[in-house]
Amino acid sequence: MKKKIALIFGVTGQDGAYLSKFLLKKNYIVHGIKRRNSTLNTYRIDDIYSDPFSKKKNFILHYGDISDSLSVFNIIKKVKPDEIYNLAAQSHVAVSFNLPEYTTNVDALGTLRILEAIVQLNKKIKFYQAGSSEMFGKVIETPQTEKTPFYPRSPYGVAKVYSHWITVNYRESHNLFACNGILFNHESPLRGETFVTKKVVRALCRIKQKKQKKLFLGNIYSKRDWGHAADYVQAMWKILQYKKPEDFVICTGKQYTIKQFINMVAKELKIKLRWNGKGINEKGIDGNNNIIIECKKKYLRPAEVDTLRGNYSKARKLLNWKPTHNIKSLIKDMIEYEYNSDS
Ligand code: NAP
Ligand code: G4F
Repeated sequence: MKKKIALIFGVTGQDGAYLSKFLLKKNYIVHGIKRRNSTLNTYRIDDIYSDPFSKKKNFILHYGDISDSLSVFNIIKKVKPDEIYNLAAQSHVAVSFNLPEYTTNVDALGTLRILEAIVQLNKKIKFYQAGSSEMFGKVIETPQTEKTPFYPRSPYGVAKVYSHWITVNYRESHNLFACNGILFNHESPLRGETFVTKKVVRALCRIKQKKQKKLFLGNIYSKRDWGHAADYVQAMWKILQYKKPEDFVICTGKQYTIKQFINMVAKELKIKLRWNGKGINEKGIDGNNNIIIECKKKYLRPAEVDTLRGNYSKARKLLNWKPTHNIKSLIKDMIEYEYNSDS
């Protein structure tokens, strides 16, 4: 049987790496788009990118950028994929307040560029759009489902809402197999260092190892529904294998505050942690009376998403998907990786 071909925009990111490995195990040929960078940024996929000259390559990288229509069009034309996963984004919510125009170009128009290329080249290509729980923003109801109205709170969230609706629109107007995954926060050892879970795990491990003295954070009272990226990339694939194109919420249904997350990491690392003070003056203090955590205004956002908790009933029923990780196994996985890395 002919091997299926997948094309991943955002292959060098956390999800791109997990999805590539998952699809290779499913016997796909995987093509990925990589941006030109002044340094190597392929550390997450180095283990699957081996010999660039081998004739039997099943993992192939191309230079491209979703802010550039021509590169998007030419790569899709050349690769002839069966499935496209659009994971490419300026994915940091706080950064989107500083770079709203750039974020909109990549996170909103980037999706349009891919959809339009599919319409021009081959309407049979299946398309997955990486939607986000950030679209629910100032939530209208809890838990959030596929039917919950959006109320985005950041330029990132607004751009993702555009991508959600343009995907629905191309599905309905051009009869594309185009789907939105509405994914809640998902983390892993490969999470970017500036997202809160990785920042906390990395810093507390380094503090435990006496490589660092303090961790600076922003709002530690927002609540998130955190899952493991390894579970969530399976959902992406299942969404494209379903008999018809639909949109799905992917989450765990459980939520914790950032402070609870910190306490769980500290406990796992056997760091005695107590809290003192209120609001921006709240501090985390260790067993030797050292202040190891401080909150700083710099990390507060102009508008915050206070609470997110999803309901994955539709995915469980139609895709037979459920998370295999819980918050404890996620934290253990992240700590183990951090301890074994030499940074
Ligand atoms: P990530 O680690 O930040 O990866 C983003 C990827 O997009 C990277 O490969 C990045 O390349 C690439 N990229 C950025 N701008 C690009 C451009 N102009 N052209 C081509 N590629 C570009 O994000 P992630 O956590 O894997 O998330 C994957 C997707 O899911 C994103 O769209 C994100 O918004 C969305 N999402 C994530 C979560 C989550 O909790 N992780 C939840 C919901 C939705 P470089 O390596 O060169 O920077
Ligand atoms: O880890 P975060 O930056 O994730 P956020 O903003 O929820 O966005 C992530 O999840 C979305 C899905 O809902 C994705 F679409 C998006 O691409 C990204 O992957 O922040 C989580 C919470 C926020 O409330 C933030 O204010 O943690 C709070 N926080 C407190 N101190 C901090 C910090 N966040 C970061 N990044 N850094 C801090 O020092």
